[in-house]
Amino acid sequence: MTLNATPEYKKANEKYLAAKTDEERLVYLDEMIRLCPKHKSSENMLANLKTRYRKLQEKILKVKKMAKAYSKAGIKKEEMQCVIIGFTNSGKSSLLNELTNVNTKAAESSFAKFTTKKPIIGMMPYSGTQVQIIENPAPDSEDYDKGLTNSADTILLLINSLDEINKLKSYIEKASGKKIIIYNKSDLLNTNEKRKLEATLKSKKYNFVIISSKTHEGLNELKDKIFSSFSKIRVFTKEPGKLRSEKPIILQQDSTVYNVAEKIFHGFSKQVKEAFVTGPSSKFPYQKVGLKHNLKDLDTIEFRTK
Ligand SMILES: Nc1nc2c(ncn2[C@@H]2O[C@H](COP(=O)(O)OP(=O)(O)OP(=O)(O)O)[C@@H](O)[C@H]2O)c(=O)[nH]1
Ligand SMILES: [Mg+2]
Repeated sequence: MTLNATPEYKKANEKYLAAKTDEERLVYLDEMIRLCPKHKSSENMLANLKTRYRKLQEKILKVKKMAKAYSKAGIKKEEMQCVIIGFTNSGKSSLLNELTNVNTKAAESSFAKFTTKKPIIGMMPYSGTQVQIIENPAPDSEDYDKGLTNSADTILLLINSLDEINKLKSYIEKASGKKIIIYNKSDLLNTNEKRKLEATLKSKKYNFVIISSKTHEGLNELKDKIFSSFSKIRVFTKEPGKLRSEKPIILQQDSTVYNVAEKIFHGFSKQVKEAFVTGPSSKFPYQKVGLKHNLKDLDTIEFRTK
């Protein structure tokens, strides 16, 4: 160190040496560069500091990128996946905590910003099935994961005011999934405001729900909307003389008896001799149907094999 370095510089240097993270080191390096005497004899030192700064900055960026790639790679897409997108403080983490098995950190105050810094995955149980729900960090932050939104089956647009719908649109241009608009924090509205809000959303023909993660208003309606957005049906199977299966099979909406048979007999559907359906698609309980019979959500099907 040059002899004529100022006490401020020396202090910054001490802090730099004592720093525990690269981010802190970068801050103090920046201070050192600013405080470094700017004359001929310290030219080398300044150049040195600047190189060190640049290298450290590159290292930090690299680590960040790797973390991002890793978090992306770590997300296994489930059969039914939706992503919550919304600006900071809109209540994404609070909603995720209400709907799923996770307990992630929500902001402690309504003034906090960008609390969630990486995608958080939760599983929502829905009558015997599991729906994957992911909180994407705020879209106007560098932690936002575009790919995640673009590949999701359903996008949950979480808003606190109507103008946020248009603002969010630019982030979901390439997203092909179904969209549900969720107006959160309804507990902060009075009856009149709520009525007006509902009328506006209806007039725009949006698929929407008004909710409050705080009072739980609208959460059941939201769960139903999420499930129906996947255009899937739940079909229970039943062995002769036994109770129906606890967990349903998830199928595309226009599935037939044949599709269920293929799924449970793994390509041996020819073994099926007879099939009986009870539920929304049957005219009466235990109706005998053919392989081409179209199933509906919550049907129960019983097979007789040869
Ligand atoms: N009154 C009210 N406050 C809510 C509701 N949902 C969330 N909040 C509050 O809003 C603030 C932000 O909630 P978060 O869930 O952390 O929001 P976020 O969208 O995850 O925020 P970031 O992770 O920063 O993008 C917190 O103070 C919550 O307590 C609600 O339904 N009603
Ligand atoms: Mg959050």
